[in-house]
Amino acid sequence: MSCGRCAPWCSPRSRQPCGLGWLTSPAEPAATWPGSPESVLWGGPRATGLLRITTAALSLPPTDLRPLDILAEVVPPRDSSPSGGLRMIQAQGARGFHLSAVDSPRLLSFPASRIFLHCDLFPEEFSIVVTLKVFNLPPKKNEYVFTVVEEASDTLLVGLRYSSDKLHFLFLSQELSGSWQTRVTFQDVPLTDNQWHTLVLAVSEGSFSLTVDCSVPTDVMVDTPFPMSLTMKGSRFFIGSRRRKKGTFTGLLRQLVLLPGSDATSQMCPSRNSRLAVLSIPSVLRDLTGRPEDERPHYPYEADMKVTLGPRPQCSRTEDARFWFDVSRRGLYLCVGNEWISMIEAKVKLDYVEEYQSLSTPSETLGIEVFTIPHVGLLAAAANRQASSTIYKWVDGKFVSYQILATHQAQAWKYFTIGKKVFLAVANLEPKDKGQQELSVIYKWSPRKLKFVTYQRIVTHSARDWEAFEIAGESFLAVANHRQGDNHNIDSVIYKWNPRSGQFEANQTLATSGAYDWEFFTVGPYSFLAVANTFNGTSTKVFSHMYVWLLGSFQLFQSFLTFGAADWEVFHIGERLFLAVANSHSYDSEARVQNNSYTINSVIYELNVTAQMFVKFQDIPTYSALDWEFFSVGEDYFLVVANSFDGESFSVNSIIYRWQGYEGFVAVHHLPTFGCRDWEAFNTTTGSYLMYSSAKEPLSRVLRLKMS
Ligand SMILES: [Ca+2]
Ligand SMILES: [Ca+2]
Ligand SMILES: [Ca+2]
Repeated sequence: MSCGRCAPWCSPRSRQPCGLGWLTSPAEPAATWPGSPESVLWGGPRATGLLRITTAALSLPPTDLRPLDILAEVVPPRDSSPSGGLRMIQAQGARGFHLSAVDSPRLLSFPASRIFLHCDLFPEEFSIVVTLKVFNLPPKKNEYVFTVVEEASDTLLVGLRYSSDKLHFLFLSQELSGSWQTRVTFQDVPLTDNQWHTLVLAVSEGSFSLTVDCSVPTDVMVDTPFPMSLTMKGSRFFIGSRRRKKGTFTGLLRQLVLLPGSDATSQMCPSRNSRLAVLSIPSVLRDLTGRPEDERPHYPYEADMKVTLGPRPQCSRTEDARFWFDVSRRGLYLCVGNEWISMIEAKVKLDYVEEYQSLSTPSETLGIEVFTIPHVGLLAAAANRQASSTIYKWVDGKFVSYQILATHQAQAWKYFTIGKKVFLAVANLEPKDKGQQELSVIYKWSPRKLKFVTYQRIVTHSARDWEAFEIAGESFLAVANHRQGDNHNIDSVIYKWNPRSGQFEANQTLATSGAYDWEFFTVGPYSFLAVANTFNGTSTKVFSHMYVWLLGSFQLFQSFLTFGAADWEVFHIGERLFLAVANSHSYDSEARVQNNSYTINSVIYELNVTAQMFVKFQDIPTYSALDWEFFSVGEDYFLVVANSFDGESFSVNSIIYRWQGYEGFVAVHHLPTFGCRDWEAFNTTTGSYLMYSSAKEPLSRVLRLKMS
């Protein structure tokens, strides 16, 4: 084979033997490639075994295995007049194309020779990368993302199409006995949820691997391998169709790339925004919103949008690709086929926060717990510093005192249920009388008395927090024991519900150092429990640990260096899982004390599924942070931090951060607070609220989120 037949990524410029990469027979590459000959194990925790790919492809110079942006081939240059075939649409913060040329598929096609410049063979190993947003499809309907069609015979050479929950990759296999179409099907691909998704299909011989949103790949092995020499002579690429009107693509397409020679996931994943992970997208789609230069419609497609206002207009062939903006529901709809398809759901946005209720409490309040008892209503339990704590009930849009319970320097409340039973546990800091045992109390809701009644007392040691959780149908309670006398290095205890005795019984102890908070969460089938450790007797710079439930007990999973950690908050954004720690104090009795030791970073970690560990995502400067609370409004996600002390004053702003994708969390609202201890977010039928407690004054406040 002469280099005259080679593709540009296999040009004479590179020193590699012509034809290496996808043109070499699969048995040879490791032997003929002068670089590292070993295979690499790629992919980390694959569900179905590890996929082996040769380093030959991976170690090629990037200029030789350039991604071929197929979508960009049908996008006219920026300055040209609007094309009838594409409309640019922004949805959920990202731009994509709606392919409106349903009547003339040829508008969105180009000859294969345009990208296979010097070589008319389709790569033998490759990845196809697609970012798309598809709408609900009727069960049996199929839509094509792209095809390569041999024009003279109308034979489909390569194609990708999907139905409501399946993705099909099609290719022509030619053997001596003739040619036939092979279909590789991936089941249960959740594409039609009106979200953006990024798919990477990696093909190598008979192995077909699909990665959705940088998650764990699904591998399908097929007897018929992808052909080594699939000729592209006389063929055309069709975007969003199979050269016919039937099965045309009705969703939005943002990325369509062919990467010869390797699995593109290694270049794209992990990604900060896995649904929109990028290998290559047309430049016009790349602009991020929010910058002033983006305000004007500088691209002809945007100016070409036809939006109808007023009552629901007709949607038929003639209105196809028209928009209708429904003012009353604040929804934007696109006419596709004969149907109006919602483009942007009516979004609510957090505009500002206003004070709604100031709640005088008998004494300062530490933790607050807001919860709903079915058929009773919304309640808030305040852990009050002195001899009693108050349960409030939401009546006519305000919290009013409902029940008072005797507590002792209560630190936190935890609401939980076991079957139909409703419980509330309090963490008491001190014994009732000097010399007595320290007891924390579990109360049970009496449906007859409509009150909480004492249910079980448990010996605790300066208890700071209770966490309740369920694993495989069994109920657990974990207490954070802070210290015993002056000793902070003591055991915290996990109790298990015994359904026969109806009591919680000690099940496991875990060594903790000034434990302050437990946080439970699950990832797939795994259960995790993280402890916030504050102090080991000399320093607040201590490890806080995360445990995983394996074979009937919690075992150490990962440790995080923290500074007086007071709270862990776990939250999801889409498929991503985050864990925020509130660092309250940097102090070391053996080092020289710094005077700004309350002004320190708190950290947000993100679970890296491939590495199976949490990695730092963002540092946020905080002022003796004691709590993080995650909440969402419409499609926006927020974190609010309880800043309690800046080293001089308890009068410090607590801050609401908004999730801004690539930028992470960005401060959007500063809320003046005094000794802020705990935040709770809750919704009622009338609105969304935040509530915070003060550990320094007998006043808690309810804030209302004003939205538009
Ligand atoms: Ca907790
Ligand atoms: Ca929290
Ligand atoms: Ca909280």
